[in-house]
Amino acid sequence: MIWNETKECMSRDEMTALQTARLKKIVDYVYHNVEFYRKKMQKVGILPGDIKTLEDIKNLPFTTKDDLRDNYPFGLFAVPQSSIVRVHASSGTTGKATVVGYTRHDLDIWAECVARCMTMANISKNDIIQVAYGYGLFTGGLGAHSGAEKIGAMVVPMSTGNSKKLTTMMLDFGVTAIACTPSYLLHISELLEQEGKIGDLKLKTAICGAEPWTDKMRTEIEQRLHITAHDIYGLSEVMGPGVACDCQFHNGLHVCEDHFYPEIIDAKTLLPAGDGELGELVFTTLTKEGLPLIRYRTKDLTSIDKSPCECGRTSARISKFRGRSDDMLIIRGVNVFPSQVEAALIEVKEVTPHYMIIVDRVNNLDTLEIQVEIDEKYYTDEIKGLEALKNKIGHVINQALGLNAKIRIVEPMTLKRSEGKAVHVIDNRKLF
Ligand code: DLL
Repeated sequence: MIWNETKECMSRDEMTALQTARLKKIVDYVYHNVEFYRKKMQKVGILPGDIKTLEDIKNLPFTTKDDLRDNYPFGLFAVPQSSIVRVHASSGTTGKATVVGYTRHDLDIWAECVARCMTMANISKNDIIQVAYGYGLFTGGLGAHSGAEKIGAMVVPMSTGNSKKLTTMMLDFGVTAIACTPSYLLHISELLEQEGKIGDLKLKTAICGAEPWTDKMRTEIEQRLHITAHDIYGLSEVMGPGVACDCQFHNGLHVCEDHFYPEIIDAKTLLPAGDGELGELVFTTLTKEGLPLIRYRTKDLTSIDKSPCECGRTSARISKFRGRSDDMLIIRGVNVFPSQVEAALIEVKEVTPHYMIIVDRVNNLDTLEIQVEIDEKYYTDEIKGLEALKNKIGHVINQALGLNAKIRIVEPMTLKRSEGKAVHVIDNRKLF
């Protein structure tokens, strides 16, 4: 079984040697197969042969979400379309999504990484696992699914959107593991508590991610459901879930370092941060064929620890995430940029550029309200509170974000004007 020959159990020196060899190979690969990288490297005067050690990586240019968007949809792919067997997509900073293509080999590596994470979370072929991340363009559902199949667990591909069915099947099938966002699992635990069914559960493990959560929230989930909960991290551009996961000691998330080389940089100076220092996480994919990425800026803030873990794994660990260096929000597991809301509102002629996004958490589910100011000339008696206009705005927002929002139309000149950088978001969620 591939995932048991864990490269994560190599010594640090062996890992460095493997990463160095793979780094040289991937840099050569992107130089010859992706025009974007060839041009970027030529611009700074670097040739693949100049990369001799891991330290040399700092001479390579960064890649950002905007680079993916600017090359939408397939401009950064390193293989012809005929070699791509699947695409996923996630939110771009404005209207366009970032599209990720996978070769058959990429999907195999992805399944292996998720399988490793599940093994770390003590999930095995004896488990019945409900995958309650969304299936579709979002990487959560299919990503977790393939990893769970790889370890031979019995997968229930639940997806999202029907909590009643989920709890019924959880009880009827004797589900022992669940993969979903932590806030959704808390919501599920409340439903089960209300039904007085907690004692009937066979659930023992959860593997949660796709949004920030704290150790306190993990403890809350574990106590309510009498289970062990693990933190799984990933991002679609780099792969999807399975880039890193925490073991039973919950002392940081073990990175699948043989496939994704992590760096921590100072988000302002872009210079490397020291081990243990908080900074922005940057990944270079070491083995990806479809969409290889060099120094991809995740915007996620964390620190790195390369000391051995109590569990025996030697792979580098990243600490639980402390936020982001950009303004991306994660609402019900969906990535949302305020600029997407703005771009969508521009389509509605009655609306001014003044808006406010209000995010909250009610019964452990995220709520989204968008307050929009109407142009004075449209704010006539007929328009006040007009349902049709609200529906129109709700529709464009849903099309842009893939989320339903409560729309509140406010009178002209009501939303606070800012003298400096406009504030468009009030996030009332408290991650306890
Ligand atoms: O959220 C992939 C995923 C699916 C991960 C299921 C884990 C489980 P994206 O939609 O591209 O991909 O969003 C990636 O979500 O940059 C982080 O900001 C955030 N994120 C993902 N996992 C965690 C986590 C998926 N465990 C963005 N803790 C990332 C905190 C997380 N934030």
